[in-house]
Amino acid sequence: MPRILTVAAAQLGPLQLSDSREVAVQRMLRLFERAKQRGAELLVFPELALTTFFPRHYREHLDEADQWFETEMPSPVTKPLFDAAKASGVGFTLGYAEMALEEDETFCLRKRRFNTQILVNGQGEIVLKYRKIHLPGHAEFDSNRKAQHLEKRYFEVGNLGFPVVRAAMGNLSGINMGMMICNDRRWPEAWRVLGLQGVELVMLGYNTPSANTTGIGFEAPHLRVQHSHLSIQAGAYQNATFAVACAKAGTEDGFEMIGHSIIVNPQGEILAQATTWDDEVIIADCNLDQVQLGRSTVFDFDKHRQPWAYARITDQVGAVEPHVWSRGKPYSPGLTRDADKQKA
Ligand code: CDV
Repeated sequence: MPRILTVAAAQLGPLQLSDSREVAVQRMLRLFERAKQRGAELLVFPELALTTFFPRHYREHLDEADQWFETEMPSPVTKPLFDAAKASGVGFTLGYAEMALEEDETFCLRKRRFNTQILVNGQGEIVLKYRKIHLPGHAEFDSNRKAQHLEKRYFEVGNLGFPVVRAAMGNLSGINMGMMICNDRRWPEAWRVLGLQGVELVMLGYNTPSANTTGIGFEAPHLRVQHSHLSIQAGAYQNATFAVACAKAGTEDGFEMIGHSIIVNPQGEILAQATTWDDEVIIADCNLDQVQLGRSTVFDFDKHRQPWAYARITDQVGAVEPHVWSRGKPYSPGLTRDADKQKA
């Protein structure tokens, strides 16, 4: 029997600043019902799905942003989503702003804020939590920008790594599932860390503006979609995994977002794509056996990976200047691999 899971991306159209969480949850429940009727067993919602993408709004004091954060999950407002999962047996992921009373690295117990996504199973239980690691944007108001992107102000860097969990979903007794959030999809390191845990299905929500509003250089709007798809398709292919990427789309608080949610197979092919900027369900049957081809051939990690040659990836953060070649002096960095072996 092939291992087939029917997955859906439940793209949300815009949520305005004035929209309440109740409105967001009602819309999500309608998408839930539509996806269920079409046979979905697992539904992926966007990043920060309960509110507008509030990092575009500056607040001088962090506490003024508390209104956008969840202090419990489920809460009375979000419980209907968990109830819907329990009643239907359909799982879901949910992106939201999390406020946790938690010790930091100095053992100081304090209010901590994260950009979070959870995976809930068909019994309404939280199976996995992920906190966004690659936070784009800036921490202070930037008068050069056409739109603020204050993720670095409102969130701490996620402290849970990139975990993968094996759990039952739909009719399958075990699927290796992992998550990332929005900007993470542009970082091959994130995909590889999931790949190294045998991930079979990566789920991610995103809020990507159609315009590059940094005020630095020019990025054509159509390339914003291309770069998003390119990253997801490459990540799925290079790690032989399925991926579901779900957007919040359309014009939110006057700023347009790209939408174009997709479901991708381990060959990097797009199986389904959203075509509106509205609430929209896209769906695909994912035959998880298809992950085997990549991982037993070109991406057989055991056979082909050479971690000694990738040391810079974890030893270094920014790029360093390369060696400058001078005529008559061919450049060779030395026998890095052999030196490494001697140390071992
Ligand atoms: N929410 C995001 O992480 N958005 C970024 C934007 C700022 C480029 C993204 O990578 O889509």
